[in-house]
Amino acid sequence: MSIIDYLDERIGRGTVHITLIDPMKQSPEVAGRLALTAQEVGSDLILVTGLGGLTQRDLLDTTLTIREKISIPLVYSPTGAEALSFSFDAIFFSSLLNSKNTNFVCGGQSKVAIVLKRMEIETLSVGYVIVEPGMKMVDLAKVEPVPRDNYWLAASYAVGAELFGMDYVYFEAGTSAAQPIPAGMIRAVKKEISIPLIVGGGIRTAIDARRVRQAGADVVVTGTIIENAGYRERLRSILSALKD
Ligand code: 1GP
Repeated sequence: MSIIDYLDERIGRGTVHITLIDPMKQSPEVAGRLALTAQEVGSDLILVTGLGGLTQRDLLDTTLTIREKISIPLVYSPTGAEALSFSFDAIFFSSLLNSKNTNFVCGGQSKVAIVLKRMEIETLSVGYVIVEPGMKMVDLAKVEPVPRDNYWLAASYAVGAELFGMDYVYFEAGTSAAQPIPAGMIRAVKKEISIPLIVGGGIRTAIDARRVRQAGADVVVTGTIIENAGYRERLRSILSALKD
């Protein structure tokens, strides 16, 4: 089954959970353990991405270690051409819609497009939108983050992604953001689009997860939660808020 069909099928049953792993944040062995825990508590997919400085070696080692441990899909979201691996089930081919740096909008992606196509790896096109605070991404990718109270702008980007023919739109508050995307913004965006809505950044508790789910997120992404002690239980409670 393709990953897009897998996600569609899971979205049809409830809210999907994605665990994000940055290879630069831990050793490959630890990454493998975290991915396995995520699978055990019910996460639907592991997404690998690096926030700058990702090396080819780190990507390869982490990917291979995770691959050996899990059976749920493993997807990579490259931020450019700096590191590439084909040990994935699919690639999030994303465009950072509110970046002022064209490398993040389409330049970096174009550098790897022909290779991805020739390798016949499945690509899922994702319109990526950063909302305040946006954290590291704001400087790193020269982003003009969507203000937290500007629901119109948020919905405009989302509809833009849909009209461009993208498979998903992904709203990101930034890794380790103090709060997730506002529920009102998620509702406003969801009302306007018919493609699935992915939401991530700052989701740490079951309450956060339930709020984001009830506002209309089809897919919820968490990262930081697995970097701290007691992550298994915290992840489990997030999963139960998404899947109950
Ligand atoms: C996924 O970048 C996020 O969209 C991860 O955010 O680390 O805050 O969970 P957290």
